[in-house]
Amino acid sequence: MYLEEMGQALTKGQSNEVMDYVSKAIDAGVDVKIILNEGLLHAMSALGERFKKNEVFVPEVLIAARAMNAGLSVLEPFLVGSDVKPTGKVILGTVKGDLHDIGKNLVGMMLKGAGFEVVDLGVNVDSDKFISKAEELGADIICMSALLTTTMNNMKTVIDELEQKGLREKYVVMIGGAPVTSQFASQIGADAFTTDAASCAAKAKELVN
Ligand code: B1M
Repeated sequence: MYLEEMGQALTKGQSNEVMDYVSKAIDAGVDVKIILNEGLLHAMSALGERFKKNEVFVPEVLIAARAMNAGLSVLEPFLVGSDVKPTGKVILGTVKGDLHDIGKNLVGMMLKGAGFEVVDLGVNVDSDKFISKAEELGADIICMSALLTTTMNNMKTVIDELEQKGLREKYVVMIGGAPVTSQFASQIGADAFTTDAASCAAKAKELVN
């Protein structure tokens, strides 16, 4: 119910309509995970395929991404439990050179839902910022997202800098994003890689416990 309309509005970058359809679907009792996966993510991934084939271009994808984030903002309170004590503190960001934030935002929501306090540094975050914020705020986990093969190596820069500063053992480092693999995670010395936001939250809980 409303999922198809939601997907069409997302594809056209109509943020208000997407928010409206998300609210209507919630009111109609559609499961929030179905709204997320079958309404929002499905449309975004179909657009991604067209982007790959050069059938749509950056501006269309950008406004669709804005509409996706608008839809996520309506879903967030339903994805995030409100009565949980902080499980730990997470520093989250998309690495330097990378502006993709939808997956990172989902990771933040799922972590909050799992009871973590999440400090989201945004996109294009350099290694100094990841490390200085983790130190300043006494974080337990550093979570990094990358969507580009050209930026995923910046995750290694953060881990190398943690090592150089003698801080590596202080933090659990988790990574993810479409081009990232578990093999890459072990190559660069990350503590964990997960394929999606929900597994990231579950793994984070396991690692801090
Ligand atoms: Co970009 N883009 N993009 N883009 N874009 C991709 C990633 C691409 C695969 C498209 C393609 O060619 N098929 C391609 C990358 C190719 C590569 O490197 N192999 C690409 C490219 C090339 C580019 C530009 C270079 C295009 C250009 O300018 N010529 C440019 C780069 C800009 C930059 O970052 N410097 C660019 C720009 C953009 C937009 C700005 C237009 C827009 C981003 C807007 C925004 O995010 N606010 C955009 C988008 C939207 C995409 C696609 C279409 C969708 C990405 C997305 O949000 N997916 C994407 C194609 C695709 O992926 N199919 C594409 C939905 C999101 C929920 O998935 O982020 O993977 P994802 O998150 C997943 C998991 O990966 C995981 O959890 C989520 C699911 O639960 N996850 C983690 C993510 N982070 C995690 C961290 C964890 C654990 C799990 O632990 C910490």
